Amino acid sequence: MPDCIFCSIVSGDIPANIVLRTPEVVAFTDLNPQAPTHILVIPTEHHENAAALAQDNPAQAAAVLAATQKVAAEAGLTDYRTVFNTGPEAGQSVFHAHAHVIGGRNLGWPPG
Ligand code: DGP
Repeated sequence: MPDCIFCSIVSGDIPANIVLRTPEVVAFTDLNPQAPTHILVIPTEHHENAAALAQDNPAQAAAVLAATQKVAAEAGLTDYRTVFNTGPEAGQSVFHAHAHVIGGRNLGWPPG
């Protein structure tokens, strides 16, 4: 998708600290980390948000979820939070589906 930052990370046109790459997903550290570990897991296909991904390509949605577990384990996390911000009012700012994997500190609830 032209002008999509995360598509550009998938293609390699924008650099990122990539921690996992498969045909289905790419995972990389967040530019603006909210915790000692903050990794983004994205599908290689462009979908606007997690809801669209789940509807249009459930297999790739499952791959994203499986990858969150993998990157969390590789980061040494047993307790962590997986977040899919869906829509601007929920805090989504990049409109390519992504999971945040956040951990390494105590996480409050409810989230803001
Ligand atoms: P969200 O607000 O849920 O759409 O999260 C988008 C996240 O993407 C936000 O935490 C910052 C991160 N981000 C935005 N642009 C870049 C980038 O170019 N590189 C990396 N590594 N992260 C980015």
